[in-house]
Amino acid sequence: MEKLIITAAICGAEVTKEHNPAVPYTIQEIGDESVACAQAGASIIHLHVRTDDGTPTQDKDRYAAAIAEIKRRCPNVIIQPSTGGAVGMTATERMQPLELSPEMATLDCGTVNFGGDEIFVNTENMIKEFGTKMIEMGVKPEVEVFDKGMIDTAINLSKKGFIQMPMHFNFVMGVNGGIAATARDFAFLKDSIPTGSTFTATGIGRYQFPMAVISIVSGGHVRVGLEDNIYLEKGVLAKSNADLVQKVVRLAKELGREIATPNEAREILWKNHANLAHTG
Ligand code: KMH
Ligand code: ZN
Repeated sequence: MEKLIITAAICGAEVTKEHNPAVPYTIQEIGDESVACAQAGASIIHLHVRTDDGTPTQDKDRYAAAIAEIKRRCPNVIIQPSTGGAVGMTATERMQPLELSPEMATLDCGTVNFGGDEIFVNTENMIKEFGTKMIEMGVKPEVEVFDKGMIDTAINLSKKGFIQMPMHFNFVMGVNGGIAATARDFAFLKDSIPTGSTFTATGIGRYQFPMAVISIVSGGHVRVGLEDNIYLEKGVLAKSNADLVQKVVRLAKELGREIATPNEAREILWKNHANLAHTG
């Protein structure tokens, strides 16, 4: 099996210091958490940014400052800004980090209920616009899927030239309103992506480590972090994102899967890119 790519989703937009004091807001805190995760074995930092008081923002300058801080202290790690931002943000607001030409960014491929009246809106036109911008800026999308139909959407839009092949998917499982975090549904998603794709799995809340294990043994990759889960184990808050990364590293070791360095992650994610580029 390929080495395991671990993504650390260090802060997100919804989780706060009230949920877990280790959630980073400031540039310094984002730098600290990123370094700790990279040292623990993460090769990708999935990045949201906040103002110092914790308010989510997609401000380009704030992303530039966070990315500069991570690169200064951790030059090799892959930085993957979010274009999802927070519920209620406009498309224009959300797309700002793409102007910085990051190596990767998320591309959310469908609308999903987040519970109550909250709707995370990703219309087809938004996905086309984000995908087109990513191609223009040379950004590799991580295709975020909260349900199986989002894989089909990504495949359709890829055939129309809005997303380049081979695609890298993130199965986000266990969101209230999205696909459940079960082994059956994981197999359904895994079997639905095109040959030559890569994928990572994100289990929300208590499903973080069960989904990590399923993905580790299935040849997929793993995302963990406070964005998705604040507990190291039942009733025990993670003291840092690095606690969560270290736990995945321990699980992978037990299960015989080696951990990818950032450069090895680049080889895995960008392999076949030129010769499999979509022809229209
Ligand atoms: N915060 C959610 C509304 C992404 O990063 O692309 C969207 C999200 C997905 O976290
Ligand atoms: Zn995110």
